[in-house]
Amino acid sequence: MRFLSEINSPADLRQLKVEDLQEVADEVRQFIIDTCSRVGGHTGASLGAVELAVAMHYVFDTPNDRLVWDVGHQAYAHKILTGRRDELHTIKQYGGLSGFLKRDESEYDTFGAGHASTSISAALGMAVARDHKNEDFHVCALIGDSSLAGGMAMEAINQAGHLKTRMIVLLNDNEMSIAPAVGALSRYLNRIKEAQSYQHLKEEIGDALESVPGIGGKLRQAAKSVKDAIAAAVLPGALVNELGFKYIGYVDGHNVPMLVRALEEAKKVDDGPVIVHALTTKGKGFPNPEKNYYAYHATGPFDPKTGVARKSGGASAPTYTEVFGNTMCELMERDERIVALTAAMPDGTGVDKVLEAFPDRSYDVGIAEQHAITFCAGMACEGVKPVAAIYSTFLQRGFDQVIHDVCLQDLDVTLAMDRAGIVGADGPTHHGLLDIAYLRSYPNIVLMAPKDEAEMRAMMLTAIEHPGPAAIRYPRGNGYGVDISGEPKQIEIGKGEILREGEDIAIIAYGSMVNPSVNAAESLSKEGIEATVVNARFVKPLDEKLIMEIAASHRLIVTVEEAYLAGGFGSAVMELLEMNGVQDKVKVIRMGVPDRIVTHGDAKLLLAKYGLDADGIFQKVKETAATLGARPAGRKPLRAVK
Ligand SMILES: Cc1ncc(C[n+]2csc(CCOP(=O)(O)OP(=O)(O)O)c2C)c(N)n1
Repeated sequence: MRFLSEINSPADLRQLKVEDLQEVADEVRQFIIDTCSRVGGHTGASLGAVELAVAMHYVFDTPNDRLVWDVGHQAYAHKILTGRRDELHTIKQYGGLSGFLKRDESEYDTFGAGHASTSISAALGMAVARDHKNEDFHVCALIGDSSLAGGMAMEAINQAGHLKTRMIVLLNDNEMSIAPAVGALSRYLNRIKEAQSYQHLKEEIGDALESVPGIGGKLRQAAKSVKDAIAAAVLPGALVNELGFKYIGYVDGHNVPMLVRALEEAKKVDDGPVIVHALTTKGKGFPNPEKNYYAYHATGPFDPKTGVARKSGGASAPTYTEVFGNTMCELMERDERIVALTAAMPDGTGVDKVLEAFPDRSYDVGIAEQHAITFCAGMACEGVKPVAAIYSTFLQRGFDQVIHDVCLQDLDVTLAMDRAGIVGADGPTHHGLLDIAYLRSYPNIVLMAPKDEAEMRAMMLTAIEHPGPAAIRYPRGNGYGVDISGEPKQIEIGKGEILREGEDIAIIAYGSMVNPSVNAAESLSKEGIEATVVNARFVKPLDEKLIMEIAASHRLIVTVEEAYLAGGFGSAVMELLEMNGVQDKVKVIRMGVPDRIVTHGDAKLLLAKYGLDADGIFQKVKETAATLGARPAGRKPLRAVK
């Protein structure tokens, strides 16, 4: 590494000559490939943005000038250039670098990110604050073409054009989201590119004609008016003229000197916002990208020469995501009212399978979770049965739409919340720990969580058949390998199940915590403590009859959930006891995630940290059981609830 080993901050980069920057980019790219081949990461996304990072840190006086990255998954080059090169190998691991942007990780991370479409809003906020304070620095937001289509980005553009605030938006246009980009905006960007290619062509033809003696000038004139007409029709028109943005581009996003020139030009625009449109290739430089679809976005470890993924021992049980995709195909085959929907995560949610099998009844709406929900509500008004598969964390974006458009109108929409719980390496922006709390507080919706993949299938059918709003939460990763070959059968709504009967102590678990609770109960049994274990299945409506019986026949109830305790499943149980005036009759301990930000790292490790595994539950119950003392005389043991 001729340059990179000497670059410990962007100030070092800025000492170099422009002619050297392409080589710096090559070294950064190789460094990303070497590191990600060992530890995995958002390899393809970051490889596509190497030159953008080099050019931005060269042109802007960072951190005084503010760079705002969208999502942050593509910012590995930015991390390398801002003093984190030697830590890159720790990315996404417990105690290591975040996979996204984090203000307390570096002063160069001006704004935390992880969810899409935030950068223009945040950058506009910084630029407006700068102007209020009469300060003088540049603000540049980097955003991908798919994130640009997110509602927030559009809202920010709307305001920026109106305010005429001085700021730069660098558009990283690779025509990809995680899957290929979708939507009319993506088509619009393509038309800009086509029009400009045509314009370049016209210019070349014009120059050639100019040189023809006698007639060249007239023909050149004619060519110019065609060019103007095309430009007026499709060029950045809407963005530049109507929305108040200037436009520079497009530029080759892998040519550092060209990017430097474009950004220098953008810096000179002092009367409003400007977009620099850079064309990039996702996975640029990845070995054999066409052999590895994920090269385009994220990878696990791979062979740095061939790009072939290194096999990880791999569990044999299907993932919940796979079970969702397969079951959707089965159910859609039987009922043609069902439609499937994803918001830019077809492979992440299993909807890719459905899109393939039922292309006319499934939709990828792009990074547009809010729209997705109301779009479903509209379909439900017409008797269609939409199933929206959205990660728990991204559904936060559609909260008001779930309340105002779906639940308030009691519409038949099913929400399949994948990645509910602790997701692991992606960390705080991606953990799905809030859905119970944010959905439980409003009437009409049915909320459930399966204990395994067979129950997942049953719950999918139950939710879809239920004529109102229903949501299922299920975790990232594999099921338990239970038999899922039979037809799914509906479950009675609001009915839990007793898995094990004990005395005095009951563990009431929700979703992913049911199996660890059963295992904990078996360990407790070896210590002479017989605990009842209940699979709650529903947090709304709660199985009130069952829980009240448990409360009447046990002295300790331990609730367990993979979610924030505040407003969660345990809270629902406590509210029930309080509403029935028995809160003093039974001791309740709630296990779940406390009021802390959960960092990134291995999911198992993080779950263990909060006691949310068999051992943690065992320890907590054993410890608490020891404080109970002898059972009072006349106290009845649990009756089996039929
Ligand atoms: C609100 C939200 N929805 C979905 C995602 C998942 N996600 C992460 S990156 C990405 C694709 C972004 O595409 P683009 O903006 O074009 O950037 P690129 O990855 O192509 O560089 C998606 C859908 C997210 N981070 N945030």
